[in-house]
Amino acid sequence: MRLSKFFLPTTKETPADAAIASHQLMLRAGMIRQESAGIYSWLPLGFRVLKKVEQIVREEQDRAGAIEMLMPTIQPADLWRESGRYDAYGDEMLRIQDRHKREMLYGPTNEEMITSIFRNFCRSYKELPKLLYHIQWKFRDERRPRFGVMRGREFLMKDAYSFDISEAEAMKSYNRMFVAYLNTFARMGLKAFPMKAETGPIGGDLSHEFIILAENGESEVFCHRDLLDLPPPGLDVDFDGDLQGIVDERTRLYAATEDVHDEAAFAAIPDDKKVSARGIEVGQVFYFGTQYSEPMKARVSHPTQGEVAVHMGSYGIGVSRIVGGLIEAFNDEAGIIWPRSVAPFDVGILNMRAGDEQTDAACEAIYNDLIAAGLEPLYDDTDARAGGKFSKMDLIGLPDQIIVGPRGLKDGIVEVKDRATGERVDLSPIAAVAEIVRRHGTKY
Ligand code: P5A
Repeated sequence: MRLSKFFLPTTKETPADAAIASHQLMLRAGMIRQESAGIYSWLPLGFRVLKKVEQIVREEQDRAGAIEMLMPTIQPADLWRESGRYDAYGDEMLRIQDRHKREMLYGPTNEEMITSIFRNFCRSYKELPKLLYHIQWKFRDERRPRFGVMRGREFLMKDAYSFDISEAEAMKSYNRMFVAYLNTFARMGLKAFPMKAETGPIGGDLSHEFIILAENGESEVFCHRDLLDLPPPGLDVDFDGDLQGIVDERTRLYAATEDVHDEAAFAAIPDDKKVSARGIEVGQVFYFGTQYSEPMKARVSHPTQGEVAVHMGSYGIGVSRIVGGLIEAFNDEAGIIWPRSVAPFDVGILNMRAGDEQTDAACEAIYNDLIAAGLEPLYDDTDARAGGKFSKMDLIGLPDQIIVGPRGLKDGIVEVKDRATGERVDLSPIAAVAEIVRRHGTKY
């Protein structure tokens, strides 16, 4: 992409109404625009990151054996009357009437709808287990939308739903998602750890939140340091094998939030292993048995017990929240520092003298070679001043930069800068492309 053709409305000023780094940087880098409290347009740069995050989430859901589909954002109220949640959900639910005065709502989650789909088509234990998911916008009329996309009213969620014949089988589905989550966040460069959680309006009796640490996290968390140091299970994990060991290893170590914090248990952790920090919830998984299937009559024939209600769980990831969470985790005074796996473009090319024949030609060659190598470069081909180009490229946080100027080209070199470390190396244009390709290949 050529910057002269792109749409990148960056600003120098720090927006006054943005309280935390990620919200400020998303506005400054031209990633989002607020349309109403907690409701955002995703401008091209932000949209590209959102899609990268979404794609990693999708690939890891698929790897774990979940099947993608798409349910609508608008749901009929009657569905929610069947589960008893229509009244219980309260003011967080956006209620709408259509032209026939039928009561509708903008879905805050999809347990009811997926249960009604399941009961419509599945009648036998032979259809089980099933794990279905979609990636769809949700609406929750949060009392205090804040921190930009981190606590929005409209937000993008990946929500998966599992159907099993028994609690024991449902635990296998729960573990599948649990392990998939560890890999998902690791691929984005994030250290997410699971923490036993309250079930809130989703219900049930088993739940874990997945938390990443960040200075401006919404809740205070306490945990055992070793939990943060455990490597992800890895992409070669056998999802049809026994995953209990991986789950046990993660849940054995202490992790709690301020609401359910156990002072005595925390005190028992050796001092050099204690972590108390702030965290961001990027995902949450639930097992709630027959809480929806019973009232909604989602039953299947059982090999020996006649008809039984299916055991269900649901598994959420805050796809749009992660974009903010990533910036909280990866930024410095100059701007954002994207991990390579989610960067909006892989590399920036800075033409330090646009209009100069030799510099233009070198930039074009690098640009074309990078594209031919399967990478996505953003080429700053504008005639802006050098300082402005440097600060814009640092602000938007592409992992690597290739700086091309007439002076270096006289000696046959361009400069390759690593945004995260600030490290610079002089290379020939061909070697620079090879170096970027090499760095790109090392992303998890
Ligand atoms: C699980 C999937 C559920 O809704 N039903 C379907 C279950 N869980 S949850 O924890 O309530 O939400 C899942 C994830 O969505 C993100 N999230 C939000 N992101 C941005 N703004 C919000 N207002 C918001 N609310 C929830 C979180 O990452 C959460 O873990």
